[in-house]
Amino acid sequence: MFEQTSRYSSTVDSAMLYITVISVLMLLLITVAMIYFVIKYRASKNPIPTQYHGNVAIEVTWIIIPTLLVMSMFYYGYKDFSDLRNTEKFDEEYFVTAKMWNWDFKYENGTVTDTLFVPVGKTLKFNITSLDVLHSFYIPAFRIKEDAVPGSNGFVVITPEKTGEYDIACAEYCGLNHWNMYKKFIVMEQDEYYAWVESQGGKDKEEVNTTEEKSAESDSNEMSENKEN
Ligand SMILES: [Cu+2]
Repeated sequence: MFEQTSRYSSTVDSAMLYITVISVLMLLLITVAMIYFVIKYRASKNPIPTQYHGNVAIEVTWIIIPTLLVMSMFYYGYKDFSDLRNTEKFDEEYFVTAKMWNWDFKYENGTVTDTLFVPVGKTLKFNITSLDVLHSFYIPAFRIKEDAVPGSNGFVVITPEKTGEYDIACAEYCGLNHWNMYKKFIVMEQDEYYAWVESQGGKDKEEVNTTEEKSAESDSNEMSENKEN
């Protein structure tokens, strides 16, 4: 239905579709029943209202069916969410630091970039934090959004299954240039990625940036100092 970039994005879409379909069916059912009863029991046909004093069978039914429906929604949602939280095994780890109004992406070898490069088909763990105010690490194509909170670490785990270039955005209003926190998330072929990361050799901020952020350079040095402390 939508472009699928990982197993996680397809399960999120199925859960979303499941909830939407149930909601639409319920809406139709309730609306039709309402209109039917409004017409059937209109005042001109029923001048004296009929009194009802409960019906156990109907009441039990309308408690049990909706309960089962919302529990199934919870089940799908929770199953997907626990995928994001499964840190038992991952191949690569990244440190994502948000700040007004930029992102720093730090790799295991110490390289820092402002475009996030990752290999396809590997399980990636992103550790997410902020240097100043609340931000939110948002990659719509992968259906992930995790708040970046100063002094605290959030994380998500995903496995990209498709190479390509995707958007990263900040999804928490964080001040004047909040709108301008767009960066690229680039999923590369594995050999290409490992050759690239090797060539970086832990140097700070190479000319790998596809964006024109030059002022970010000094900021990123600040960040690595803060990290070490
Ligand atoms: Cu932000």
